[in-house]
Amino acid sequence: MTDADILIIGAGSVGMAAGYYAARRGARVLLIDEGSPPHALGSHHGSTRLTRTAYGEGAVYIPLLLRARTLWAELEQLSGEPLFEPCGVLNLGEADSPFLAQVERSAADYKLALETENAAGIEARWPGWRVPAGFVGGFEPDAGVLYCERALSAWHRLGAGHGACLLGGRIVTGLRAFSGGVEAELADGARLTAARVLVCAGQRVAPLMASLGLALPLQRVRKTFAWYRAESGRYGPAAFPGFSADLADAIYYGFPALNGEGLKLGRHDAGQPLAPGEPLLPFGGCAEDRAELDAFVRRFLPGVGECLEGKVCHYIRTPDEHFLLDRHPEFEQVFYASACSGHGFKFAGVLGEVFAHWMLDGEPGFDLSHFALSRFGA
Ligand code: PYC
Repeated sequence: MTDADILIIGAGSVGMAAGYYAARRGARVLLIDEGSPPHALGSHHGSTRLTRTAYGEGAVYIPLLLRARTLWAELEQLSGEPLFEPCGVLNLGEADSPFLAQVERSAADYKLALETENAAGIEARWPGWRVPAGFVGGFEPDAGVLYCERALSAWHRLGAGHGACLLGGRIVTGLRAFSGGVEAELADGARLTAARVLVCAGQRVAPLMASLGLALPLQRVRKTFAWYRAESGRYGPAAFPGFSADLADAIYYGFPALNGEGLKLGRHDAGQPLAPGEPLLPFGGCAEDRAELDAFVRRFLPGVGECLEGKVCHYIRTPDEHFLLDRHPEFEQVFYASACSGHGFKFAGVLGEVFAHWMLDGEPGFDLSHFALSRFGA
């Protein structure tokens, strides 16, 4: 008899959700994490994440996003906690932005609400913005902001109610597949077995899958984000939506001033490449940390004041910045989810459900071929 039906390595966003959905189906679930989630060691901290459905990254994500919406609403209701801020999301960019064109195509193909504004229309509707002529905005009113740590705590609590067990402060150093299961070796020498494993431990996914003979083309990068002083009149959620800004030379994202925390801003592209395990320099440790965010504030957000606080996190990126969601080609009991490339949190619930079904029923319930390792010729 194995220690668990399902072992989940990495109880971050996808892992914690998968633990909940698998336990809700009656599976014996064991989750292992290096910390005590929610924590700031991976990519699920910082209070807020955008959620949007008219998706500039590609139409292939939309079926998942439609299911994600339903699951976020269900999680909010089951947890009894506010998890979603219905402030809408403004997709901003130059008129010829391919990202904006894809947002518009997505909205048209899937009949999603999307309101297009030119620069003057954006400034009139949301007075916190100053937008150069030639920019356009696609406003998605049904989009908004998710509270990330609260969501993790909700999956944890609800999963525990169905018997899911979380071992925090433990690191898995290697995996061995055997007929009918998998064995995980922990840094303290302990060994755990399960019938199926989901490896979704951020920077540890590539080394763990390498221990099973699979090379994944993943790049870890250091990213920063910061909160700025902003008055709630112009920058609160009633007057200022979440946003993404696709500029000629950079991509930014941001959030209204919520719960007295200030306006949060980050840069989505660029970042500093990191080796697995390399410690993150704190915010301010690289010259560009403040400079690139301040430059965006000065150019676009005239009423926003000084930087209050900054934080660091990491992205795990694939070469094409699309997700990597797959099953080991030789060891069918091994599943892995990684490299959401900085745009994954909104999918955490649906990916948790997808992997729970895939591991328990043998079918993910969605076409995931676009997210397979084979697209890289491996
Ligand atoms: O995908 O919405 C998004 C996002 C927010 C921050 C970085 N990416």
